[in-house]
Amino acid sequence: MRRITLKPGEEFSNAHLKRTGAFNAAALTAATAIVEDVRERGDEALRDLTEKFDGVRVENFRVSQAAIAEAVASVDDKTAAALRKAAAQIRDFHERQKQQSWFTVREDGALVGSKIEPLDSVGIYVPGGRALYPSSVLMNALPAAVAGVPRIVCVTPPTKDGSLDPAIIEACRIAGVTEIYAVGGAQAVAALAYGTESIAPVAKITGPGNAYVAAAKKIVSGDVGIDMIAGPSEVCVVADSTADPALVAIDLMAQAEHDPLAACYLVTFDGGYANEVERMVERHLQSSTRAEITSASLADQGLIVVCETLEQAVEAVNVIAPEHLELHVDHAFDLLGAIRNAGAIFLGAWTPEAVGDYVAGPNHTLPTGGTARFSSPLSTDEFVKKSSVIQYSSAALVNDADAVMTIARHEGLWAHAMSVEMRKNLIDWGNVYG
Ligand code: HSO
Ligand code: ZN
Repeated sequence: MRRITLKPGEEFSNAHLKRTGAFNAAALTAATAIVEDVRERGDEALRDLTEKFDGVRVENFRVSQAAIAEAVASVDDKTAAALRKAAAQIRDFHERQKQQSWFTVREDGALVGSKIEPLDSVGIYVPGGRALYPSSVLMNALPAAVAGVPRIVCVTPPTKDGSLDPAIIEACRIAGVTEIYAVGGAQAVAALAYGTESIAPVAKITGPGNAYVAAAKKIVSGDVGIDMIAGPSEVCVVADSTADPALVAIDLMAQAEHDPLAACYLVTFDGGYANEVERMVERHLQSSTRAEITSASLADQGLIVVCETLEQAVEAVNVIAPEHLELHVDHAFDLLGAIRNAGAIFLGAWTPEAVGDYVAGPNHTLPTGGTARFSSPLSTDEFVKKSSVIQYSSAALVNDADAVMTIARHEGLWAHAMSVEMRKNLIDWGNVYG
């Protein structure tokens, strides 16, 4: 791992970081052509692109009820039970996020409020390939279901024989997904956004994906809602001398094994301690089944920041604004107030990120690449929209008439002012002409 040792008083800065970003210009160009092709040729483009990128010709993208039943039956009981346990805890957490419509009535009788409605439909992108995550199905579909979205569509790339991972199908069933399509990549995002003969368009697209999927989401956003554009996963572990180096090492590796581009940060207070963590990584690597990805990620993207003080460490965390933050320090809870930028915060030695990835309940779809400075974890808020509600009484209209007319005249908007004045005259004289 790369290493920086901060001098006393020296601040960690953005210049110390090398962020990879969610996509690049080449992905954007390729995704633009794919999106255009799907808009023009619909299902036929989906078939050609799936053959080109996934190596299989799929005639019907919709996964049939029979195929769903067969896949569900093939999932072993232990996996199914674990998914159900995760789903129950994720559902419970997201139930608590649900916002209610609200209305308030002023003394003059004016009613104002905010009416909350679920979206009609959402499309959830579930990656394939290196990232085959039934947990991501739960994390995207359950908040949508809790928010009350009636149509939840899942798209995911087919394997070479045209099939899907049965555990992904089981997770779809548990989470209340209503349609599943074996199609992935930028072409699936385009299909969800604009529709094809076999896939009706959705109001919003969520879920992680590779650079082409991220680029396609960027392209279709505006025509359709999207959630955040996720880049490679990150963890930042702050460890003091009370943290077991073997646990710190395995927690860094748990993020590194996702992707060679995953970024792992160790913020600590002693170069010798950092050496010990690196030694432990070497040792764990000997048993890892994902040693190649893990060591590539740590070598290329890993960074150790050795600080003099706790204040320096906290500042480094706030600059990194990590997707996941683990505080392996004495009295971790006391640090919480000082942390401004982090997607999810894991406190103390007994809270590895993996519990949050799967079962704790909070969403594992989190802001990456420093976007935790201005955005939040995926939540039920992403699956609803609001309408403002206004109802005036005659008394309220009289009360506010002068203010409206004054501002309207200042803005040179005659009918705006008149729409209030005519009503006021009606109230005062029973006559709209005053
Ligand atoms: N750490 C990943 C989520 C995940 N981990 C899925 C395992 N499966 C990004 O937050
Ligand atoms: Zn993970």
